[in-house]
Amino acid sequence: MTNWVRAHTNIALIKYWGKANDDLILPKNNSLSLTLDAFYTDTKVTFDQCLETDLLYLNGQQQNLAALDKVKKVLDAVRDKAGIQTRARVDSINYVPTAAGLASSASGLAALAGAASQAAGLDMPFEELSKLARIGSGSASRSIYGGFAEWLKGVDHDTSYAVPVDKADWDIGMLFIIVNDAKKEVSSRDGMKRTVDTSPFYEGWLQSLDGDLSAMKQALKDQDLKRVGQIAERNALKMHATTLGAQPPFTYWTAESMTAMEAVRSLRRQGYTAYFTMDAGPNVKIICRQSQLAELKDLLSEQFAESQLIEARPGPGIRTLDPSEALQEKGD
Ligand code: FM0
Repeated sequence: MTNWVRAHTNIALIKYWGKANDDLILPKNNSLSLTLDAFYTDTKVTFDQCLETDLLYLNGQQQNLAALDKVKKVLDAVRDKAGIQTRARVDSINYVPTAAGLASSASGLAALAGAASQAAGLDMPFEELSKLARIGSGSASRSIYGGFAEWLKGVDHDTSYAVPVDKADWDIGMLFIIVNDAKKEVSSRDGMKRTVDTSPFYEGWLQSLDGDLSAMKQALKDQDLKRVGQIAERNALKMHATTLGAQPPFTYWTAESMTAMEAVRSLRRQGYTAYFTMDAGPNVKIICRQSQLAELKDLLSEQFAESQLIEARPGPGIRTLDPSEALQEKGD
């Protein structure tokens, strides 16, 4: 019996940027994120004796071998645990607003971990699912949980996984400003490796993380949005600063990213609680009050197209879809 499994994407407030172990994907530092309702992936895995290789279909399109790389790592770990050799067909559907250009590896690999373990008949607790998702993509370890989650860096496979921190059932939201990028991008995987290997600023980044993390946890406990925003924005700026010191240097920022960051500062000058964060791409995400999402979107629509602005609220953890629910949505 195989079911569709749904996982939502997450955005880090304290970033994961650099690996201590490339193969196991053990990070250099703990990170902390908010899972969001707006973007998610549904995945179904079918182990099939007739298959000679693993197959991946993304939004109905069969993917090439390169795209299978991360997926295979998760499938192999599941086969290992279940003691099977059978190849699998993976069907995955990304629900990301059209043209958003957002990476979906966090929700994708988390949904895969859930769907693959279930299809293999393994009943894995969340902690185990988080480790499994981590092998595919580090940030996916956090998408197992709803609300705020912290990925504990650990020292080996068994000690590196995410834990829930807070349900985020208070007045916090995120507004995405989607920036279209014509430039060729550096993947987060390549970007963080180059930074760790070559940037003299990387040590400084690492040293500042414990302070940021404990301050962030206190701010979450206090439900102090202003502090959460301040710490997250500073943390993101530091992460992006490390890339400028890499060899060769690079940045994920474009002129439009800077325009968006300036727009957030302008919102602050008008009295709104609004701070930004950015990941391995040019898009800007505003941390704000959920109750002010519509108002902020309205204000920003003077400067950005409606299609560039996407509202997001705290989202739920991983879950198996009811067969009728899945049938209804997929129409098959
Ligand atoms: O999410 O090489 O998970 O903490 O998004 O697959 O382990 O794609 F801004 C960068 C995400 C990194 C920060 O890295 O890398 C964060 C980032 P992988 P991911």
